[in-house]
Amino acid sequence: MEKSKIGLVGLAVMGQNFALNIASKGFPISVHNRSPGKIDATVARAKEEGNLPLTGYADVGEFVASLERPRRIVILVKAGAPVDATIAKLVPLLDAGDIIIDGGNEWYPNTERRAAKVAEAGIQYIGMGVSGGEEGARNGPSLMPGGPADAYEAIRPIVEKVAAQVDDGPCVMHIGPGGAGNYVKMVHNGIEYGDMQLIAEAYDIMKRIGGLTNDELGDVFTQWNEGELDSFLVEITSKIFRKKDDQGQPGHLVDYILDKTGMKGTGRWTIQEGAERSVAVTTMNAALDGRFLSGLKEQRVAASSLFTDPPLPKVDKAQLVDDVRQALYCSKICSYAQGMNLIRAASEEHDWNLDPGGIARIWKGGCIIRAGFLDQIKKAYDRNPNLPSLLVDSEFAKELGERQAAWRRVVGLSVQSGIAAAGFSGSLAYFDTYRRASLPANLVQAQRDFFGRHTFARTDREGTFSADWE
Ligand code: NBP
Repeated sequence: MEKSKIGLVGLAVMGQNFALNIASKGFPISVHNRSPGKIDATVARAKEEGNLPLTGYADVGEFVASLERPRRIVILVKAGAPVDATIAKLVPLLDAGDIIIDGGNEWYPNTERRAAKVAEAGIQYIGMGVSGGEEGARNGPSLMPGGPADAYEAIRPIVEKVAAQVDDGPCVMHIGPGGAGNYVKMVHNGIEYGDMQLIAEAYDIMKRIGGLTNDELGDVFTQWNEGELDSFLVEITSKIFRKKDDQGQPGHLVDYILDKTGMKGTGRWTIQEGAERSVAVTTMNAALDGRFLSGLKEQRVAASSLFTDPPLPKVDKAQLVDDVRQALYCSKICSYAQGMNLIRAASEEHDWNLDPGGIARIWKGGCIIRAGFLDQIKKAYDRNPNLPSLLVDSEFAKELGERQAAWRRVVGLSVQSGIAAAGFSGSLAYFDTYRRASLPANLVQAQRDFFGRHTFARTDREGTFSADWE
């Protein structure tokens, strides 16, 4: 029997769809899963979706034996211990030169630990971020593989075919060595958190201050999706506002959804990494804090009876909508600037030599943060690969300058109305801090020296100083 080009272990939502995607691009694939039910389901789907070249194996030995050498095996199981368990089952059956590709949302040091361990048996290891959810996995995700460059070359013909395709190529490239692929996927998810928070704030402000109905909000987001905010998340938001309740209640489904946001690990990791590398990730932080506070539903309900809402100001609806659009765009620039700066800091720390313009390019399609805007980010890095921040790119700086009055109006209105907009206001504070030549940090240094003799530098002469403050 002809050997399969590639194997895949883990047939839940992502694995099943990714395996079918690979098969539908003409690469014969073998699949395996811990519990056999998902193998049968995947084989049945492969048949239904056009007799795709996919073979299921309940026995892991038969699965490994069915693969062409060097073997290429994608793992798409739950991140953490299940990945270790899967590797432990596979490694005794593999040979030197074989390649394991973990496609899960993994904490990057885990990938580096596993890569070092399997390298003892001559096996190469790739940590590959996969974004796009179920639909992306099936029809073309954005792929972020990190690990040895020669191992990437061995999977390149396959991943370039299965990834989303955009005007300037497939949404995949060799991200860098070690855990770089997982790292970039982690930052992608942090940015995704930020985008979702900003969109939610735009909704809150337009609904509460502007009095927009769900139908009007649907129209606004549809319109926005045709301009500079064109993106997957804005597009799905416009559809969410149109969806009627599916349980027989009057009105729209969105109004019946409990206001408590769930999360997995990647957003939190991004914030932790920001702190670790001293990179401000204000917008993503606001998103995470927003999720934490949303979880305190009972406390919020109790607190709501203690305080009165400030009166809502009268506004011109059309002007408000246009201002919010601009505030959202400016905040988004800040959020992506923070993400790119985190990527650059990690790249320097780990000697990964990451390419921010290339990363922006592979996020243009397939993934959750896909947006027209990413093309502009790519171009900013083409203009200057060493750009210290997207905020100072000539095009983005011009756009921020033109929109900052609207952005300030929206933040002012939200403060005045008692509507928290930590993403908008945090992004504005980030911008206002970054763009100022002098900050009140001189006073903080003076305090540090006062109580702890931490010393300070002076603006008028070289050296380290400490004062006798009293
Ligand atoms: P899940 O994260 O829900 O994991 C389920 C899979 O893990 C099943 O195949 C299950 O096998 C397997 N598994 C578990 Br649980 N414990 C195992 C063990 N000890 N040994 C072997 N297999 C084990 O699947 P998913 O949602 O498809 O996600 C897969 C990866 O992709 C995750 O890292 C996820 O974070 C990432 N990801 C998910 C999405 C998304 O939209 N869902 C998007 C991007 C990335 P069983 O069938 O025998 O229980």
